[in-house]
Amino acid sequence: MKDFAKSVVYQVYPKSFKDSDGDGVGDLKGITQKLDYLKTLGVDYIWITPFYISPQRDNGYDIADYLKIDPLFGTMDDFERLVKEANDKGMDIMLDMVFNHTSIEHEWFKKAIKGDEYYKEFYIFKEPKDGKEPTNWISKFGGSTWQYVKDQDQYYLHLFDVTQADLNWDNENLRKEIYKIVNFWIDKGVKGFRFDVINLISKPKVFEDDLNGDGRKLYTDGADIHKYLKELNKNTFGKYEDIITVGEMSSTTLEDCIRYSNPKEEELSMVFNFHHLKVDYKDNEKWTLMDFDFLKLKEIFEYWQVGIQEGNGWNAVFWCNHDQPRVVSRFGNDDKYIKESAKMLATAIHMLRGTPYIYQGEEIGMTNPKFDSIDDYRDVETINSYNEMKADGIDEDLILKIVGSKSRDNGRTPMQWDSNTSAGFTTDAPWINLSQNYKEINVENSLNDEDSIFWHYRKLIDLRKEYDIIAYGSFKMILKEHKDIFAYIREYKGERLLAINNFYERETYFELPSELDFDDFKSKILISNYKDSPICYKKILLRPYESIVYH
Ligand code: TEU
Repeated sequence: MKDFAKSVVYQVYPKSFKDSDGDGVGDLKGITQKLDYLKTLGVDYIWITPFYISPQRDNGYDIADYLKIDPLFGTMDDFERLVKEANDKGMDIMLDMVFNHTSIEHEWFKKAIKGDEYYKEFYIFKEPKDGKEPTNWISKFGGSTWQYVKDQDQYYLHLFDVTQADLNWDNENLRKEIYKIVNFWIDKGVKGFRFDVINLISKPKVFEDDLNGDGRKLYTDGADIHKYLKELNKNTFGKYEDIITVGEMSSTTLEDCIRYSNPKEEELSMVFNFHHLKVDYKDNEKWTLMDFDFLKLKEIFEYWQVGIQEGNGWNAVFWCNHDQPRVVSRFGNDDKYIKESAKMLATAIHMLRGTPYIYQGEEIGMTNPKFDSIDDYRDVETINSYNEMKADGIDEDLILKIVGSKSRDNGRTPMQWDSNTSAGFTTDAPWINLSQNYKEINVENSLNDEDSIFWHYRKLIDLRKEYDIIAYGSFKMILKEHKDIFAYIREYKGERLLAINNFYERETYFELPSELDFDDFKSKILISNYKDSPICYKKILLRPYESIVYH
């Protein structure tokens, strides 16, 4: 069994990773071609987001057949070859399982909508209330969560897009189908699973209006969620020692995440939560512009680091994924200090207690693309939100600014491999435009520059393998009130590690808190982002985005 505290996961968004056949869309063969690159980076697991049969309305998170590969991405042979070649190079494959909903093109739904009672029970169909939607809930992608079906004179529930119908986990027949799917992929040699919005699967027994919100409190971390996860565990991956799992937990609580990830509970290996990625939401609203609230970011990290540690759970730690803007554009500086800030952000996250996840392109400092027209965007959530803001009469320029900083497409532009046309991603026009900085920011340049962001990530991964304290040490934050520095101590078997990160361009003083023994930290620098970072004196003037880890 790979020790997941010592492991690092790399996320591949196949559509945008590498196109092997020149149709402008990345594919499985493309991933296989780039395994040596991932091996050079040193990651243990490759999590691949959905490539199953899908109408691609939400880029594969709308699945029409869980057991078949969408021809857009290749064939089952391609997949089997990918697993084998990855294994030969010492890496394992982790798959993305979307079990909160299916596409309305899934056979189950097609039967359900025709009135087949057995399959209707797989979904959530409800009678109209006073001739209208059964509840007032709002979809994560805008509009009502209910879609009317005339033939049935009923509504079906969709927490996401109207083409993503929610599954009914209260139905045992449905649950058994899910176990078959997971076991099918285990038999293919898959060693990890990421479960999409898995904390939303337990819906309330009675569907009611949410008088104080959009409905999420009523279906998030629902009444039977722990029961369903234990059952999923027992019937599928729990039978194997060497499979790791991560649950994507939307708007979740610490108490629930402890239960999801404490090994005694036999649910999942670890959890993603997103609270730290909402610190640039004005009044909790994503489609707004706001500088990030640094003190709040630190407070959230501390709350989750300490809370999960005390509850004996395990965090997945990350800045980026396919739903998030690029971190260097968001919490760093994607201009003059791109290298310094990208390295600082990497260190800040990799030295936390938890398993780090790297999202494709993060390791070379890919930025938001700064598209200047709505026509450049492909994401369903972005387009819906654009239309809503338009309807609200918001000025086009402002909308484009908001979308430019918040859209999920910021993280979905093609991987920048080299400075050739289409950045070496494809030979044709890519399905979504490239970021125009690919001539400077690309893998080829990164590999050739020994001071690159890439080699900094590689070093962080090596350190995790070498130093047990990084994997297993306890976490304690220091300098809580400091307005520029995120600093923390890790401790393990009498050793201590101190991570200091200046999150700003301005210079700032770090002063060792008096309760810490100064002699502890004067010895060794494990990693930093300036060649001449000083050994730890009581007081250090940190340069722009300077980040130093002392052991
Ligand atoms: O995302 C779940 C989710 O709620 C988001 O991160 C969502 O994209 C964000 O709240 C929008 O502001 C997962 C997948 O990662 C995402 O790509 C899918 O679209 C979604 O589930 C539905 O399957």
